[in-house]
Amino acid sequence: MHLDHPDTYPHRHTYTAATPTRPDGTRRALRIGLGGPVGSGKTATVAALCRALRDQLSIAVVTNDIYTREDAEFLLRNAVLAPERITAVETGACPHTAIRDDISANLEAVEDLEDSVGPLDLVLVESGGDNLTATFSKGLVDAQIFVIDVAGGDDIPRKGGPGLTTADLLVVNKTDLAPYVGVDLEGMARDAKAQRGELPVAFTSLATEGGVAPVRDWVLERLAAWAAA
Ligand SMILES: Nc1nc2c(ncn2[C@@H]2O[C@H](COP(=O)(O)OP(=O)(O)OP(=O)(O)O)[C@@H](O)[C@H]2O)c(=O)[nH]1
Ligand SMILES: [Mg+2]
Repeated sequence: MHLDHPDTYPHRHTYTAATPTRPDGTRRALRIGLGGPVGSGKTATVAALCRALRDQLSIAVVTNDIYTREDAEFLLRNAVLAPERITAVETGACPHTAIRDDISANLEAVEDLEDSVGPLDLVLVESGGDNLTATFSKGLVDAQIFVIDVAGGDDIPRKGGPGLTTADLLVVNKTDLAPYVGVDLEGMARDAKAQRGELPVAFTSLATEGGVAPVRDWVLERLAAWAAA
């Protein structure tokens, strides 16, 4: 929690939900955060979403890594967007700190992107890989996707944790690997439903052409609701 101490600590702020409009009154970009364990497929999901949506939407991406710019460099190498639309934040600490506790570096990155390449429709913020507890501050993103993968084990949905239970969309990725790691996808779906109730779950294989379609469709629905609000 951050407390305001304007006299003693003028650099400290209390962040509240970012205002949904720009100074000129138009609706700002929808901001979606992607979190989840290391290697589950967050960057692969971001890349696939950019490819699927870049012709119809103005998109930018912020990546978070602890010590490197690895994820941003992957996205740049694969040319999923023009380079000026991709920014890396080096968190230097536990990745959840930069998306939940002190979100200033991420907010600044999003605002700089809007200033330099905006107006944007959609900003994707990828968290550094973490455990099952990582969630984004509502001051940074409007909705969050939590990405797990079948190779992490079919008991992951049962283990819960705030990312998995409360994210606006749970993605269970790498379904192509299920036969090789002995994972029962229907059991995972049941466990996820038990943890999440009516909140949606998408099963994806990004190794398959068009595999990101369920996530793309969910993003488009959120965007339509955002624009209509
Ligand atoms: N077989 C298979 N491999 C995948 C799939 N999605 C991603 N991968 C691979 O899994 C590895 C990790 O994917 P990333 O997208 O880098 O994972 P990440 O969650 O961004 O990882 P960190 O940012 O390091 O936490 C890469 O080698 C991807 O090519 C999938 O659906 N199926
Ligand atoms: Mg990544």
